[in-house]
Order: sequence, then structure tokens, then C-alpha cells
Amino acid sequence: MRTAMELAEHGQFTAAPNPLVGCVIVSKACRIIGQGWHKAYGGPHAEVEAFESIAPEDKALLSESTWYVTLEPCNHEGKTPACAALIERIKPKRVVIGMMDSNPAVTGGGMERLRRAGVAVEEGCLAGELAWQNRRFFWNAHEKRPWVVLKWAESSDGFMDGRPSARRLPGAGGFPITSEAARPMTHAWRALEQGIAVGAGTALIDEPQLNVRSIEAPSPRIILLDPDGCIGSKHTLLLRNPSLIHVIGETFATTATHTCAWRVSEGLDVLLERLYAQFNLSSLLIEGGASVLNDFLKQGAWNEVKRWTSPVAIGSGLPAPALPEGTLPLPDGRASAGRAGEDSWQNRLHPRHAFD
Ligand code: AOF
Ligand code: ZN
Repeated sequence: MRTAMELAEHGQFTAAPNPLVGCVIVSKACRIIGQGWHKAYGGPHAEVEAFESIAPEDKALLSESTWYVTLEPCNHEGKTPACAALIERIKPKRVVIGMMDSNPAVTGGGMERLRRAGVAVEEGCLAGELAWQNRRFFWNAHEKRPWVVLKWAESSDGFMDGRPSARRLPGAGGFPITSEAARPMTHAWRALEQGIAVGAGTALIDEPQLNVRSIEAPSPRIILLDPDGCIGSKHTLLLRNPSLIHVIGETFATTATHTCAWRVSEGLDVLLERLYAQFNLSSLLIEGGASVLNDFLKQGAWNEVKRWTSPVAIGSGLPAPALPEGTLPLPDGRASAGRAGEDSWQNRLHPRHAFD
């Protein structure tokens, strides 16, 4: 199951909003004869990939095989046929399932179908670690909203930007806090989430690109939080990103193809529910600015914080948000802090995830 979990991780930049799923098929003599993972949304599921990886001369071993799958095999026709139907047809000896699928179209049904077909089914293997691996997927199913990661970088004395407010004007550009060594990790943090959101102020002042550059991975979809309609149609984020979602109050006009109507007074819970319902966004990285980050913190509308701290003091400027009280380290001994060059990072969880 651990091998299956490691395989599943290969889908980390491409599977969303689907879960990460891995599958290992083992012969009666305990030899791995097939393995696969769910590579991309809309593509073949892990079980199909594993089945198709089996060498022709090993096909005869299938009837006595054991399948290790990190998630309950699906029992529904989605974008691909039901994996439980494939396994039912093959009728292996045993299927070991990491966790039940929380998708209402599946939950328990896949397991039930296999049992009815005479396959021995065991469920609940490495469940704690798999719950973390698929935290976005399970959170989406239960809460009907994206998993939210707040990200910022601050100086050693707690500022996000050293300039006085009079110099933080449209087009002024970003104010780098971290050094070059932090870049690959910063970009991996972007690639891990399906959407990346910034407020109108950051879009206007920093003119960020918000894409993934220093690692090989697709860029997340941009969400521009502009409830007061401050961003004109000529802004480069709008011009360069046809998939951008412009979150804007109903009374304002936009040239964006994808829009989400929202007013600040409705609160962030409503925004998150709307983004999930309209765009099936499984996760969001909130990149700033400070007031947007503070709003998410104040309203408790977040799951993880990822924060860089540089060793350099800048004396004054825009205060960074405070890390809330009671945040938790990541579960199962995963690193919740580390360094890249001179900069250090922290990754903390919302106190509500204590069960993890
Ligand atoms: C599996 N194995 O590898 C994955 C599963 O639209 P579809 O057909 O791709 O179905 C997506 C749903 O299937 C997803 O919401 C989840 O319930 C399940 N994912 N199931 O047996 C896999 N990725
Ligand atoms: Zn499936």
C-alpha cells in the first residue's frame, strides 16, 4: 500500500480535482506484476493503468492476484468506465483498499460490488496517511469548497513590503523578500494547488505573473479577487490568461470569459462555496496581498499556511499577517519547517485539523 501511495503522488500536479490514486497488483508468489497511478483529470484511473502495465505472460497470474488500491475502486461511469467493473471481470483473490471513496456516486458501492463478485475485500490500510495525501479531495466532498492555502513571505522583523504606502502604487512591481534559492519551492507550492488567487491591489501594484516557472509543472488557474471592479480590461493578467476567473461584484463590467459574482459583504465562505460549485476548484493558494490574507485568517477560511521568513530586517513597511494561535504541525512527522538557502519556511495547519 505504501508503494501504491508513492505512485499516487506522481499525480500531484495533474490529477486535481480528482483524488491521487495509486494501484499495485501482486501475484500469489508476492511479485509485483502491475502498477499505475491516476495521471490526469479525465484520464484512466489507477487500476486501469496498473492492469494495462501487466506483461502478457503475467496475465495468467491475475486470478490469484491481490490488488492494493489507495482509494476504493469507483463504481460509476464518470469520464472513464467503472474500475469495480474491470476488477469484477478479472475476479482477483483479494483487493486491499486504503480508504473508502467519499464521492457520493461511489462511497461503499465499489467495495460492495467486489464482495458480491466473490472477491475478498479489506478496507482501511494506511488510512491516516492517505487521508492527508487526499486532504483536498476529502475536504471538497465534505465541505463543498476548495482547500485553502495561505502563502506569504516576510522579513525577519515581520514586513511583507519595505516601501512606504505612498510608493506602493499601480505598476510599482513586486518587493522580493526571499532569495533565489526559495524559488523552486515557491513555484512547487503554486503547482500543488489548482487555483491561485490574488486581490486587486496586488494585481495592480505587483503585476505578478502567478505562473509556475522554475519547476516542470502546469500553472494553476488564476482567480482575481476584484469585488469592487478596480481592474481594467487591459490588465496583463486578464489579457494573458483566458482561463482566469474574475471575481467581481454584479454591478461591474469585465471582459473575462469566466466570472464569479461576489460582494465582500457576503463573506469568504460564500465565495469559496461559489468557486467550488461553479468551477470545481479543489484547492486555492492565496498569494496576497496582506489585506486579503488577513481577511481569510479573520474569517477562518483557510486550511494551511505556508510562510517564508527571510533573515533580513527591513525596518518598516507593510506588516505581514500574524500566524494565528494554535496552528498545528503537519501530521505523521512530515516536515513543517525547513530552509532554502538563507530563507526559512513554515507549513502549519488550521487547528480544526487536529484529528489528522
Ligand atoms: C478510482 N481510481 O484512479 C480514481 C478514482 O470522472 P472519472 O471517471 O475520472 O471519475 C472521477 C471519480 O472517480 C472521482 O471523483 C473519484 O470518486 C473516483 N476516482 N477512482 O477507482 C482512480 N482517480
Ligand atoms: Zn475508477
